[in-house]
Amino acid sequence: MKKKFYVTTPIYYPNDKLHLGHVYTTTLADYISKYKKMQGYETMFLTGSDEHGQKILDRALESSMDPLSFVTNIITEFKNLWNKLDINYDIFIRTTDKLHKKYVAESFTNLLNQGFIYKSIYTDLYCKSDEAYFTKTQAPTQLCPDCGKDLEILSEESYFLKIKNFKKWIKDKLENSNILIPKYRIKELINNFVNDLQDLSISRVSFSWGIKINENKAHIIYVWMDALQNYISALSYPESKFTIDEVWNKNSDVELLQLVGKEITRFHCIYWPIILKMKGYREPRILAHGWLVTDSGEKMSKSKKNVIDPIKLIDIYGADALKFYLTNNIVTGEDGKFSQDLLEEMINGLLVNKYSNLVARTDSMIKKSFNGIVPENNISNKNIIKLKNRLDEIKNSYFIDMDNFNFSNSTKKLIKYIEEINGFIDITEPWKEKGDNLSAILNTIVNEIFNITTMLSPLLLNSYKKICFWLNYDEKPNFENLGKDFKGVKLNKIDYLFSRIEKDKNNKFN
Ligand code: ME8
Repeated sequence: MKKKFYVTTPIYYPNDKLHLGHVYTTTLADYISKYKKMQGYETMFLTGSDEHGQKILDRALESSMDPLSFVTNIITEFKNLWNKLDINYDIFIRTTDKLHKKYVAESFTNLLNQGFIYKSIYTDLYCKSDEAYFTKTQAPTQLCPDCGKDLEILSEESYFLKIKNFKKWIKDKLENSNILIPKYRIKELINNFVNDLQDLSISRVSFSWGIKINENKAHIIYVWMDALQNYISALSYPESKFTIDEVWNKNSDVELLQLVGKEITRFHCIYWPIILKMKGYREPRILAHGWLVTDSGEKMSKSKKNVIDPIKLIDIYGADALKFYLTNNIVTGEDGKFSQDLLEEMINGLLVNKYSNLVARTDSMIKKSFNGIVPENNISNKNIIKLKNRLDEIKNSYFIDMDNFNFSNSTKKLIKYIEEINGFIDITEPWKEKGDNLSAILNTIVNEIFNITTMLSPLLLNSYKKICFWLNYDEKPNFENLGKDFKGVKLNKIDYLFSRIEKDKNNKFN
């Protein structure tokens, strides 16, 4: 039976268009999903939109639209963006979907019947912009610790989830299990949120744009209790490849990865595991990545009005280069800079000089010396053996990085792989060779170009397609195909993989 892998992104707020920060998370999810697929896993990749709440309602009213039509327009743009980036999610969940609403309402009833929910009065500090609540200890200045905006004081009837009872349990889980990657964030999470853990307010009466509680129609379910459960409810959709029980039961062998930005770690690593525990389910596995920051180190965010429109970047540089930059240049787990200059530097220095040129050089050597037919390798050459050993080592360490979700390290291995092939050309100087030696060298290079292109394909899908056309090859990327010998294949015309970006002020928009 095939091994199974379930990967999720946060469901994004459709109060505006998505920006590069959202692209970052989704790119990582798509990268690991494609990688697992190439390893032969059955994969399920979930993304979507978090459509309820006061913030969305306000935005819809500002545009004189009903909230559902407002978000539906924006969702079309989300999907268009994922399409332009070759992001292959399996389900796009909307929290306004009938099946999600049904799941969340029924889940409320079950938790209520089991005694995990009670009704009381809620008074707290609330950040409208982040849809987040803070106690007075967490926000002593009455300013949002996340975004710095003024907090509102709220007091209303609300249902509460008995989170406090799980304080010892969650502390122990965080300290002794693998809920959170990277581990160094656990201490700060415990100090800031677990030590002062309060029951979670999970309903509102002050507005109605949300999922109604069956037991009390005056209440709607508060956004995080609604949103977090998308990771379960999506599995009740007819198009889901996995069932709820298959993924979430305690003995499940479905591998799991839930990607989030570090600012929502507390929801995913405290409330979310507790909700799962109440339901008798397994723990999640969360990877909290850092933020994309501007050149001056400021978090890219809609509220700071410093966001970059990914569509413009894709139009100028292409989806593949952008995805490669985000994965490679932002150290997974840490904050990382994005600027057009840095992206252009990476494209010219790596994708053009090292990768694209390697292919172009090889193409012209084979067309010149072998009429465009890939020669064979039937000798034993010590440089080739040495190269293959080095590449095997690099490949193995790339697999280890990927299996540990060390994405930015994994691309460093792929770059090293390309550099080794270039180094091999410099050492063997094929332009000075002929006969069997030349055949063996060029055969090796072509086969290794295919190998590295296959390994790059989860990020550089268009390059994979171009190389497959060049090699007259028509199969989906799969690690089982590594090591294929293309001897005797008549090469087609090569389409340049990447072109040099010339300094052009007109391209600049940030
Ligand atoms: O928080 N750098 O939605 P959201 C990196 N609906 N990633 C960034 C980023 C940046 N500068 N800015 C945003 C929500 N992100 C909730 C989630 S899940 C049950 C509910 C990414 O639209 C990152 O993944 O505010 C972050 O966690 C997410 O977008 C926030 O998206």
